[in-house]
Amino acid sequence: MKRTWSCWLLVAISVPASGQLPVDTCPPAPLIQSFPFILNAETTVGAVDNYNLASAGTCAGGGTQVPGTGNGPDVVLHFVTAKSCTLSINLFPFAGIDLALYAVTNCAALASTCSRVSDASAAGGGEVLNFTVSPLVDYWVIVDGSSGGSGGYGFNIVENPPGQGCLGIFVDGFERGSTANWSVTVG
Ligand SMILES: [Ca+2]
Ligand SMILES: [Ca+2]
Repeated sequence: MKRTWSCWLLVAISVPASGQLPVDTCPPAPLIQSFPFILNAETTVGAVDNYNLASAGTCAGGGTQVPGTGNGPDVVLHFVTAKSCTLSINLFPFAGIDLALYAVTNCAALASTCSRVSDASAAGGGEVLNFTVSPLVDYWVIVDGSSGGSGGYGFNIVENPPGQGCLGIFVDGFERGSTANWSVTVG
């Protein structure tokens, strides 16, 4: 029995927690569970080109975009915060890779629900989104290609400033679509 337990523990530690890896399309991208959220080495190679911000229009929340912003393979990350807070979302393409970054609240209406876009840097350059999020709203962060680019990248989402408690106790672990069932009585 002792050997069996040791094997189970090893497997539990080595498998990434669900909800913390990018997926190809918005629903059903699972929720990010904690900030800071950090990916050191992912790739858009092999992903499907589902979204194209430049074709959709101009990002409502502003930022830098060009005609080629989003016309490459894309992957999606998803979070919901418990409170209004300010975030910094950072993308670090590997050398020679030209990627773009944007955040939307509705993947079927990219431009009109776009919180912020960054496609300011040339190949290999970083992109950053700094903006304030509203509580209990689905945010979809899309790592996309610029001018057809695809490749490896690092990525993080950090509270800026840190310590805001953005995700809170109400978000961790619950499934979106059930928020209408939540109620809090004080006093
Ligand atoms: Ca995709
Ligand atoms: Ca795309």
